[in-house]
Amino acid sequence: GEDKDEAARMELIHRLKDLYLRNDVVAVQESIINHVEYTIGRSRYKFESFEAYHAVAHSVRDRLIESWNDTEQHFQKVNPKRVYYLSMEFLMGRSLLNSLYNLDVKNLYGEALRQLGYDLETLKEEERDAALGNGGLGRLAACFLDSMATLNYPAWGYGMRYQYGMFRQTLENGFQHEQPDYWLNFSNPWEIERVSTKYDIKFYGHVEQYTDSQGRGRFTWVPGERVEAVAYDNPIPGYGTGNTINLRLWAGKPSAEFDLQSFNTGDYVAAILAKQRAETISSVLYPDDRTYQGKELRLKQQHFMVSATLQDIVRRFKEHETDLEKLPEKVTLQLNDTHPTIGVAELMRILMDDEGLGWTKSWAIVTSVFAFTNHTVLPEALEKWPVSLMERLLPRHMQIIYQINFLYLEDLKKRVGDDWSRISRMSIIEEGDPKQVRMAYLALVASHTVNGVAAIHSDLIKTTIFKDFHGIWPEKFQNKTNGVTQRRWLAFCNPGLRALISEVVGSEAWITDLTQLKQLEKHADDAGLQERWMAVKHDNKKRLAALVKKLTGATVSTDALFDIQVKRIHEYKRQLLNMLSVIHRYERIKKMSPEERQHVVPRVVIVGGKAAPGYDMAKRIIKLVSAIGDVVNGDPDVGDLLKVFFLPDYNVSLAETIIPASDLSQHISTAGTEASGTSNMKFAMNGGLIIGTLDGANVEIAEEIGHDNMFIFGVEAHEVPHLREQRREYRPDPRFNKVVELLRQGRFGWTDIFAPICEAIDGQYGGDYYLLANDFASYLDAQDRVDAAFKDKQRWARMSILSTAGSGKFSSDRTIADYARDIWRIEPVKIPVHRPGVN
Ligand code: T68
Repeated sequence: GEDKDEAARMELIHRLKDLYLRNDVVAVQESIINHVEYTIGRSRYKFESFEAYHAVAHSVRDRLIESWNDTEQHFQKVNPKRVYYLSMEFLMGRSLLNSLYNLDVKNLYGEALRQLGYDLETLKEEERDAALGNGGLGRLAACFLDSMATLNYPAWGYGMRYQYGMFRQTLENGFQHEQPDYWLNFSNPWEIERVSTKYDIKFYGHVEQYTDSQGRGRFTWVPGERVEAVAYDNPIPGYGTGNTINLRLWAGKPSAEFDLQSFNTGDYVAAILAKQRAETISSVLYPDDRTYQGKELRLKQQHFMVSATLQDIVRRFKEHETDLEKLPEKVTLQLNDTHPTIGVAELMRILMDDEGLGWTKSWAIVTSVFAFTNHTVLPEALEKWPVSLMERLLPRHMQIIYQINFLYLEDLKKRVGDDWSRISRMSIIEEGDPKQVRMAYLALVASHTVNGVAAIHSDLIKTTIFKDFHGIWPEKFQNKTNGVTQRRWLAFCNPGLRALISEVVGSEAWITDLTQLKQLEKHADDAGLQERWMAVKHDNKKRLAALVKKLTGATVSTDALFDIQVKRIHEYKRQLLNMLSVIHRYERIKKMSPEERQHVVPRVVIVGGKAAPGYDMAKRIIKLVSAIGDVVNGDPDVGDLLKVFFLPDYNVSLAETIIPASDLSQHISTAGTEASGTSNMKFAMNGGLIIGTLDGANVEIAEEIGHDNMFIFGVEAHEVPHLREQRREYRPDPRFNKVVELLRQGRFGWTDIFAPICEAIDGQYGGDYYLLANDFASYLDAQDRVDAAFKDKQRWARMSILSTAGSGKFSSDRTIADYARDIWRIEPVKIPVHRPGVN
């Protein structure tokens, strides 16, 4: 009787759900209208774009939740080995269009809205970017989630729910100003708060020793501060599958356990205010990339994220198993850079202090679950935390790290004997003033694998920052060349090219198998295709021109070559090299006769990107771009032949308009400094040509699309150390000296602002660490080749088609499949088809 009742009840609920989530226009309209009235609280007869967006988002969210629940239930049933991607940053951007496409209901919603009198293309602009990351590292994490969902891997992301994401950049008089990004204003429909999924996170205090019931010596940490971590789940739908995985982000809340002491002293208000401090832990994303600041709150954030995550993972594991030694059979953890590395000590603490395992067993577990990805060889980016800070904030973790280091150095001595200088070089603790914990070494010692993010970078870490480690554990080192999701970065952001590609290759299979793009190769010489291909590009350029107009007020010619450099502003990325060549181009045009000017290829140079708020030189470089623009753009001698713009507030959504519209993009870091780069892949995929050095993933892109189809210049990585030593003796090309001199003498005004820039690239006085002088002539030469190629429309179109055709390797689907096979050792778990018509 009871079983039958239960079956009938299930059947009823199932029917109700299918009734609600019907794939017909009326059902979608009903859902939207109901959300307008019952979720947003507006009249169903009158609502603005903003309300319409929120109602649509809630309607889509309903579908996401359903798919999320089905996926998680299935994962629970199968109980496979799972991967957890631990990252302090997930740079997600907008969700509406991505969800509609991945759930395969884009046209349905578009039509439903059209009939209601709304335009999806307009509504989507109402969404704020989820900018919970700085740049490449955070966006890579977001692309990985998309690929893990699409490939049906049992995967979750774990990170921080910052209240303030990456700052909004404004330009005032050409200078960068930072505005807070309070992105959660007016609720976030893409998250689900899990009020009952919360963990106690401890800080400060001291460690006590005791003997347990079995007579073993144990440690317990008595904290001085407790904060609660509350889970917010963000559904990540796969494309062409019913799977929807989870990105779980943690927010700080006052601990539920009331601090009775302060409440009983009578200062009730002060006690409440003290509680509020808990929320500050997850309040703001640190906007410094590639430089490490050593701020206490940052270490607090790292421990907070990792402690909540590991407690959550252990709890989930224990729903199926009691024996923690089996953890590595069910769990693999990827550390996105060293930022979550305190998790090594935290997992040791959980296993020993909370679960009662001994050191040896705990260490065996820890060293089989962690894997570590390095994203930079720049020494200033390597995280080191003062021992004094760690002892105060995380006393138990500091003890554990000392013990890890002791045992590791014992083992090391057996391998290297009394090579004390090597042992001290390799120690996790850097002796010095102050004494510091080297997080990358802790990650290396505790991880079974370390990987770089492009072939050249993975080779470089073996001979530079991790040389000593490679000598001893070569088998730990792997390469996993980055990739990007072709869904967001081609199919969705460039619908014109999507349609054309699909027509030419005869299917949309490339959306889940990017290697199919290779088929375009044989059509590269087809004049008809070339024309249509460039027409799509031209359309995209019109859209970007409209954006330039909106953001800067300027009108640009869409027949000009759109030359784009968008990425974080950093000396190693050499936006300055770009600007020096622009100055040179400007001077050249100025000296030309009207006759000669007829032969100049018109260019629109666009630079965008944020400077870390404390990075003085980067901020000067932004001002330089604007100052050059001010002179060049207003010069009647130049007209349309050269325009220079700094586009403010470069972010994921802007990138979705910029990337499809580029003719040429610049990836010109000093060889050996850019670990990979990922926008290079996006530009190439969208048929943009690349001017670049043999650095990061450029090397592999050149291999794939052919060196002849890229504008490669500059010295190679192996030459850099020697050239750096020789920079005082180097005699730069006269054209280099000339443009620096112009800048110094105030050709673009602001001599006081630009003087430090000129100094920094003056090799005579030990400057020019990034070798701009060495590469200048070769760069100008490459720029001349660009102009020549652009004049030959057919040749350019051919190169553009071949760029797309050769970018099949750079899908994050390939990257994720490689991680799954070589590092994580996990298999896909696809949920069964649950509704005909979907999946
Ligand atoms: C980037 N790193 C690499 N770091 O520079 C880039 N750092 O070459 C690579 O393609 C990309 O990672 C993905 O692998 C970063 O973006 C940061 O953003 C960062 C943030 C905080 C602290 C240090």
